[in-house]
Amino acid sequence: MAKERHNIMEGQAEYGADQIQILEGLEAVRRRPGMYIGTTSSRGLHHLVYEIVDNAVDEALAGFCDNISVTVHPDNTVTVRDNGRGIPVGINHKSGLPGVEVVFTILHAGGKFGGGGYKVSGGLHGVGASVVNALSEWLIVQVYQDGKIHEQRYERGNVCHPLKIVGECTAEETGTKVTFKPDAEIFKETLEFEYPVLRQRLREMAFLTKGLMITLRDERVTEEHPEVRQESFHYEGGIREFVAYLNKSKTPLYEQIMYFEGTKNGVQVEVSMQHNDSYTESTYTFVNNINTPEGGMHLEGFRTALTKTFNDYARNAKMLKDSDDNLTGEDIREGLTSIISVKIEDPQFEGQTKQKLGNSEARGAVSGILGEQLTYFLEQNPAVAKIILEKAITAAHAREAARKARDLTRRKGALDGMGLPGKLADCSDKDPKNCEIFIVEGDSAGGSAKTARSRATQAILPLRGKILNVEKARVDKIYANAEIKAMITAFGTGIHDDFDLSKLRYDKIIIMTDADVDGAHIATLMLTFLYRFMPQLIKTGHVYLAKPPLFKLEKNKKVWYAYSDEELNQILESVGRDQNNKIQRYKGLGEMDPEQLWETTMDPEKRVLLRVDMNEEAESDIDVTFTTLMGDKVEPRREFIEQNARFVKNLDI
Ligand code: 1YM
Repeated sequence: MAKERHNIMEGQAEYGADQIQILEGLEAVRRRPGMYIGTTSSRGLHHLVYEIVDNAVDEALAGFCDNISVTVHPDNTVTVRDNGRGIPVGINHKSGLPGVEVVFTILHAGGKFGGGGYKVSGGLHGVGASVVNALSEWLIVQVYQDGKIHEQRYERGNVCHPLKIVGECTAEETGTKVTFKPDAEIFKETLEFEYPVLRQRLREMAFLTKGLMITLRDERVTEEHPEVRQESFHYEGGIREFVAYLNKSKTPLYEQIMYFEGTKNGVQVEVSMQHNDSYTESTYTFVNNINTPEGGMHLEGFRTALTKTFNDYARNAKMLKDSDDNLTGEDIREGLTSIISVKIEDPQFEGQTKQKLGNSEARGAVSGILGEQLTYFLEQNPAVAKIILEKAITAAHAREAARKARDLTRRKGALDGMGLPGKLADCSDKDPKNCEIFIVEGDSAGGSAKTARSRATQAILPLRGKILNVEKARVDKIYANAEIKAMITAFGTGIHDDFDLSKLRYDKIIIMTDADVDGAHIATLMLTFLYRFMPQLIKTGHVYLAKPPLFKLEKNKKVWYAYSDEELNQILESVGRDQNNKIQRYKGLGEMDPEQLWETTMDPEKRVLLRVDMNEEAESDIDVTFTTLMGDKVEPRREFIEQNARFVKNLDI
């Protein structure tokens, strides 16, 4: 019987009705992979690894495994190994097949077999091992159990041979090892795993599962990485250490990292938090180890309990007088870094991108556990409570000042008619789809850009000098800043909770700065502002960096522009390195006349734009990136710049 089962994809008559359904199952995955892993791009490719790792993490959550390793081999195949119990090899009665075969060949076979346990982790689509199997050119699973190594191989989801014993191990040596090769027929864009992408997700998994050791090993050696890379992530403190990591390049306001945990309404809750001296909030929420960027019920419960508990405490401690208004949640969360992690049996994901937790029992569970334990913590740590409340009260004053400043700008806007900033040279086309705005550093470059532009569709907003570093300023100062006010009014979308993408006045927001260190710094300040105030603009791909040329080469009345040293060399190779070559190095945009600026940097037909992209990175890591780049501490910044700088993805248009 088992021998006959080989060709899953073809489906054979002997199987009977039940199994034909199974056969169609995996075929469906290959026919419409996007339905199961979201996309067959690089992101989908990495998703395969997470699906297998998730099963191992579940085994860790069940208390049977404390070590997981992920290895990328030189041929871009991947091995995931754990030291859990091993997937059951005994015959599953319903199907008459070994448990492991069921797990890899039947769609939606979760952890419901072995008994009792339920699948709590699970990637975005939580569809598991069989999907990875269906989308792999081949996959080999080995189960170490009872002193024996069991093995089965599959090709594109088809069973190659019945589960067989291929060797022996010690009785203590138990676990599961899966090696697979993603199918080139499916992943047409790329088959290449990216170390930093895997690293971030695996580190996040380790933070969220205290005590678990996850090792990532990359055996591919290249010119860029001449040695095998290997890192282990292991956090006994779990999300407490996650908060410490996020606050690494900030200055905490007190030593303690708060940590609360408990189970209520069948929801397992963990919360960890600490304030720092910045003015931004960094809260990350997870459900079954999956990030929920849109929040949901667990976030609501967190906010409610936090606001109520601090206000109650402040009134009792007479830090708020009877005549004072309550502090708002925003005041209390100023400078707060926190992680909220819940585990729930049947998570319901809602919202446009299915990244928002809908289970209302999670709200009560988080607010109940946090309310009770935070009250106790504040009573035990009055000095910490005082520091937090003093910051919140100052934040409340700043918020009041900011409101006045905003009202003033609104009123002024109404008097100006359109309310657009005076320095803006707007375009005449009123359909945002056709329009773009250049944010230009310096008045002189701004002047050239105004002359050079295509008036119908290109608007220019010149900014004077360096814009305010929003990482280091409180809301009232930010709202009072002329450059920032100008950008907010020009874009039209509003900010923070008032943000409305449909009001965006330009399809492309193009940051145009000099191609030197200062220019890069200014661009980073602007990106920081955009990321903190209107992250949706970046997420939806509306933000670009212009790329002005570095060199102009003239020969025999012909002109070439080069955007890098290599490109200059290439051009010189092809035209010949003669005496009469005239090479000009541009030090800034201001050195270009309007015609040159148009031709090299603004003309949609010829220019190079870089789109700022943050889709493939863990949100919490981008936060760390910006704080590291823009915060006060020098050492982490140097470390970071030495290691990487890659929130900008290259895109030639
Ligand atoms: C490298 C990937 O899949 N580990 C793994 C998976 C399972 C178990 C242990 C396991 C679970 C249970 C009982 C249970 C799975 N088993 C199943 C099923 N690592 C990896 N380690 N015994 C072992 O859930 O009760 C699905 S996943 F369904 F067969 F039990």
